[in-house]
Amino acid sequence: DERKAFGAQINTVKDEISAALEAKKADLQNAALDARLATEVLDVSLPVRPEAKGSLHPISQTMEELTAIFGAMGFEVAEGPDVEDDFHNFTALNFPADHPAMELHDTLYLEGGGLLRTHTSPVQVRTLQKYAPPVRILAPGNVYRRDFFDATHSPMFAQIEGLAVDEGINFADLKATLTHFAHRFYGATRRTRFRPSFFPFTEPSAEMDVEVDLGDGRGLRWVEIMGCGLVHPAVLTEAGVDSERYTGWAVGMGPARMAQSGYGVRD
Ligand code: 2U9
Repeated sequence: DERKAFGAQINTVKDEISAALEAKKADLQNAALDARLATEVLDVSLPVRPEAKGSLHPISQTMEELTAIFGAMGFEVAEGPDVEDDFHNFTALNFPADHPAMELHDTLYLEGGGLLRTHTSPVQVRTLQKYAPPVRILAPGNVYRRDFFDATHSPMFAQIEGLAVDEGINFADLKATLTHFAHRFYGATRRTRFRPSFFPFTEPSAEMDVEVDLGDGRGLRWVEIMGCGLVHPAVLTEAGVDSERYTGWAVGMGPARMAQSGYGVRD
């Protein structure tokens, strides 16, 4: 009987010790957790590491911006072949047969009679041959000249030309459209000016300058941005357009130069 009573007592003590051990264990675990929480700070609001992504070439960006600005004014993009013929690249554009641009040392001729277009103007000739006015197009693309690569020359470079042909188009349309374009591309407060020039395919012809800051610390100065003019009647006639009824203006731009002046790329 004594032994039975003693056993029950032992069990009570055993339970008390187990409970005390559990309580102590929980206390130690909580203390350890508190200590970890106090030292291990995880800030989930930190920004992620920047990923190195690619971006468009400045010339492609310029081309996209140009087509967007002219596109908003109703100009559509037109394309044509890089390999051209004499007629579309020179003859239709009023180049006299002995023009220096046609010399072997200026133009890349292919075996079999073709040549690499020296400007995107043949695209406009092809468009005028195919569609009746009103025509408002933008012709972006690569052009080729027999030049060696140096700081200011390249055998292949991008060009973008614009053309508007309709009844009653005059020099005021050209000035207004190109000035609006310059204000969109360079800034609404930029001054523009037109200087007389010469191209076989336009008459009268002009160069447009824009007062821009090239980011070289010299402030605003006049930079030649594009050539332009009223389409020569002989060019309209050659493309099958009635030059008594229709007139037009054209513009030619070099995206490399525009990327430099527009995005502050140093020489
Ligand atoms: C047609 C009629 C007229 C396109 C034009 C220019 C003036 C011009 C240069 C600018 C920079 C070439 O890349 S560049 O060196 N171009 O100044 N281009 S008017 O005139 C046309 C085109 C097509 C049927």
